[in-house]
Amino acid sequence: MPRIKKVLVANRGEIAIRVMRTCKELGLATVAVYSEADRSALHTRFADEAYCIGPAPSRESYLVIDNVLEAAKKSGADAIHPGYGFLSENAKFVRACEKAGVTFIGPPASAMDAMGEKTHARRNMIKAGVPVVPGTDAPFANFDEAKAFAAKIGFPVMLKAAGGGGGKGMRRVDRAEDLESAWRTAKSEAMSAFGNDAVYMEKFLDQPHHVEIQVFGDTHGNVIHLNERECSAQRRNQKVVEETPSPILTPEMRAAMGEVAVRAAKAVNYVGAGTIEFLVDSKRNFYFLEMNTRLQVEHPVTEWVTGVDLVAWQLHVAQGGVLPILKPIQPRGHSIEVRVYAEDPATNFMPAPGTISYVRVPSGPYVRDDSGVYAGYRVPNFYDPMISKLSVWAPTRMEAILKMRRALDEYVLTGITTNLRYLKQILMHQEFVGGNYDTGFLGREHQKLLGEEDPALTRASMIAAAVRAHQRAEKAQAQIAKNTAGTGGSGISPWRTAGRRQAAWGKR
Ligand code: MV4
Repeated sequence: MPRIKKVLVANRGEIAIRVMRTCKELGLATVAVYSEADRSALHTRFADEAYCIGPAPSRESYLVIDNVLEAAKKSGADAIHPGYGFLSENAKFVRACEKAGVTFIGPPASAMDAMGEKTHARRNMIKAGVPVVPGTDAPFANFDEAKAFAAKIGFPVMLKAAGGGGGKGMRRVDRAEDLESAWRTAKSEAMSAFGNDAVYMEKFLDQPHHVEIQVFGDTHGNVIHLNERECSAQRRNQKVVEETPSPILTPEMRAAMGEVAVRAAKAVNYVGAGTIEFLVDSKRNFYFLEMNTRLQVEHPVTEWVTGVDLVAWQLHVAQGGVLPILKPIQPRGHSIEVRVYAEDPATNFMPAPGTISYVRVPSGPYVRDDSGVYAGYRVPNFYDPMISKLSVWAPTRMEAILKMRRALDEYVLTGITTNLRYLKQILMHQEFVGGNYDTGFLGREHQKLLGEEDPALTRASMIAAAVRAHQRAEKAQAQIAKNTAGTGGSGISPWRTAGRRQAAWGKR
């Protein structure tokens, strides 16, 4: 396996910069690709060279395999890192890289095929003895099959797109009479999201936790796990806050889920960084949900507690290296990450593109900000509006919460609307601090998190504040009275003026 010398990063924003940073530390040359809308994006400036791969829309640039490979050819890049999203889980792209003689830094196309189609993934997991959410292990041929299966397992059920995960085309159905319309909606959403309208069904798990396990495999058959990430703080299937260790995992659960995750990865001969997603129900049973065959957005929290640079491992394994650590890694301390978005929580999280006039990111001990923006940068509206990921580490969870609160207070971003205040509200919320929040948390607490407490609470808190202010005033008055006894009301204690020259006073 030849040594990699030059890496083309087929992505944009913070992840492109994050990957380039490790490449530079390893002495590798870097190549950026950008759309016409990203001509002045930060990642194009970080790379040693940069190539335009098409117009602004992703489907005409970042998603065009030939354009990316054309840039690899022009630049002489011998490897491509896909980041996450875009082509990162596209088996066709992996095969095209192989055909072009360019090393794809990620799993083999076969692993993507095995995990991409969700019922195929379920069949593979059932065969490997991995617990899956009760449901079908193949898409339905027609509505009558779906109706019969729902009658068998009982409502509520979850209809899901077989063509892809992430919640697209997913529909919860509580009653038989709602099944047909949900069926139609799920199929049309699945078709537009994945070009495949196949749907399958699972028993609905009520407000589960979303816990995922980082796995890593090399080309010598070794697979290990690097513990879990708690990702239940989600809004509409979009992760907002992630942390590790999970506050709900016992050491026994961690060991069991880690073993199952390794078994799942081995079952598809996994190579590279991957994530096994689990749902954990209220009885702490865990079920395989799906496998993400890519490096995840939230990988920094794992890097904080393990001390592993996951991109460095990806590059090492892509060149045939043996996993640097083969035994279970004992995580140290606690890490939390929040996703900073150019969006307005008050208008239902509408993306808020625009030009950043000033930015000062938090820093100090154990604070990391993976950012893709700068003062003067115009956040385009063609792509996901995430502008940075802020992560912290501390010895304990409470200290990590306090550090994240301090970091969020320090974050200055003007010129656009962001979700920074919303993120701070989450870190202040007693359910988050308590650690038992589930996937329904952000939806349930939406109003409170917007800082729009309900009127009754607001009135009560205003009255309490007024009473407190009155008590403070009374206390201060009493103190002044005590201090001014014998000073004729000037308030200046005789002890402080004794000995001062009268003349100075007389000059007034
Ligand atoms: C579920 C579920 C409950 N029951 N499946 C699927 C996509 C993944 N990102 C989230 N998914 C879920 N699948 C069954 N059978 C709950 C989730 C879920 C979720 C669903 C809606 C809104 C937010 C969610 C966050 C985490 C998990």
